[in-house]
Amino acid sequence: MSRLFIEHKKRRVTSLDGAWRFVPDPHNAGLDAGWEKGIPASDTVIVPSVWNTKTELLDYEGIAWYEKSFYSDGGTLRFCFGAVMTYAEVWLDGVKLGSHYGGFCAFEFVARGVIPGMHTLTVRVDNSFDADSIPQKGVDWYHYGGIIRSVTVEALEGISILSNRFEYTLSEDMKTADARVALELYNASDKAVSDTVLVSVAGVRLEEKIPLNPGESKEIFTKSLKINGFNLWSPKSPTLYDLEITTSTDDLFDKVGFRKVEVDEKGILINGVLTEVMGVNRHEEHPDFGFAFPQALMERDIDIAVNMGCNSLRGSHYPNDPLFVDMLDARGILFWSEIPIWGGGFSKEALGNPVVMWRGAEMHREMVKHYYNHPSIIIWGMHNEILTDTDEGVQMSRLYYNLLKDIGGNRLVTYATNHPLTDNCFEFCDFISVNMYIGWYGEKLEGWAPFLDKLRSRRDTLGYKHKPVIMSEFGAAAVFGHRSFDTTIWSEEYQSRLISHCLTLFHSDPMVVGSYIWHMCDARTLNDLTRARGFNNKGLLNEYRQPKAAYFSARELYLRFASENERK
Ligand code: ADA
Repeated sequence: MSRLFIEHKKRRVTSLDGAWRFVPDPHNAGLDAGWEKGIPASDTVIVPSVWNTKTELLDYEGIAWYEKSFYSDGGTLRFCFGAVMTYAEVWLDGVKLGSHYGGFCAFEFVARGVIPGMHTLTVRVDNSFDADSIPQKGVDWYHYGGIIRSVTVEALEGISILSNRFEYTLSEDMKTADARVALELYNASDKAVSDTVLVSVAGVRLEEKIPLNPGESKEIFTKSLKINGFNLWSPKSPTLYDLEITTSTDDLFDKVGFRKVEVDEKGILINGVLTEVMGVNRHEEHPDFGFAFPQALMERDIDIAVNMGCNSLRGSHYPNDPLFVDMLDARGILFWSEIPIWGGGFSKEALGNPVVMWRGAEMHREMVKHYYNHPSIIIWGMHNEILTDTDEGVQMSRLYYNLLKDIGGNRLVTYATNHPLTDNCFEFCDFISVNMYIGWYGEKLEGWAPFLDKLRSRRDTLGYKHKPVIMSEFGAAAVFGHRSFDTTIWSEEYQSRLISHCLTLFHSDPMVVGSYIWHMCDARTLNDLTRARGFNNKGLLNEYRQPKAAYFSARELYLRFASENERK
């Protein structure tokens, strides 16, 4: 996995990125033909990438096979996939290692007793939709396929550290942390091993002797670590500390931060400081790279958002690259991370489908597992625009809310609703998030103020006055370069007017404590009559990061709000 820092010094990690053999399998013939033992005459593809960047596969949705030969000294090998869209089955030398469902999270498989020499890794990738898929067909983004993030092979020896979770609670005065580290340990060797696991963080060290049988894996918790004398992580001062975990044969390095997130009627509090959320939604997508988003462009996207005055981003609508989240940690940008349960396609039946329900819960578990230590993530998003006015929607929301409150650490949990005046799930969120397109779909711009009044009255009548509102989506489409009078839809001027109207109104309403404009950059989507050019054109910038007029309107207001808040 690419990170902003080195994760291992002892562990031998080999990148499998670069050229792979590749063949599409539009008729699903590969499994019967035994392609796991060797794919037929093939093309070459670069990993990571999406296959849709190949001209002939621009609109391809279905199955494709990938194959890579590599040399290994053998032993116990761990194959780590950053993310594959959407269902992956993996074989080593024709022997199945396992499978994984879900497009945006890392997963891995371990193979033991591998002999030294050349080996072949084969991956069957399927990005087609069906009744059980997440998302369901009809999402408003492009459903790219392929191995979209890096692949590595790690040689494990002795007691190895597969993952860690840094849990802590801060004292009332936030000067002391009571912490413990959850470690997933694994004995990679063929004999029983007893080894010392050493954990060090923010000036505190702890050693523990752990015995494990050959091949045994176990989650252990360190004793409690009392930490003090640290600086808090905050948007203004994003202090991070090294977390080092070592055994005599293995190691894992990570970064952690100490901060407290709370919410009350007045808004979001970071370390007790009321913080107006000034954000934008961002798809991690680019027309030339799809979801295999270039690392340098991640940094640039953050620069663009910061220049615009944003202190927060919503990773709509799926877990973003961990490297990107590392960058947010380092720069003090608050982040909302969610899984791709995206309304539109999810009928009542789909929401009630036990496979979908289970897959969604698994996706939440994986997101929490892989992103737990990032201080920048202050919000978990459960789902987006589902039917939260039905029994199925209520059931799903209850389940995921309880799950995330239980395992998600010190974070707020919410979901984005597009029908807040009939929604039945306000109970299952720490604050109410609203996606609303007044001024674009249907109603005129003037409809915003009465809408907020209706929302306030419903929220208060239902007894949720203590839950503030974040406007999680609003916006208008503008085709880049289309200039006109500010009453003409699809023009940069109209989009700019709408964004200014909304931000000014939200900022002056005590119920609304933050906003995420929809969205940062135009992104490829459905090819239909509602989406000019086959793009969602509501970006403040176009897909090549050229700013539209609305970018500057948002910038002016966000910067003004920030300086007003500073003076309070
Ligand atoms: C929804 C959805 C977004 C996008 C937006 C739009 O709110 O959550 O992904 O599709 O609508 O542009 O209509």
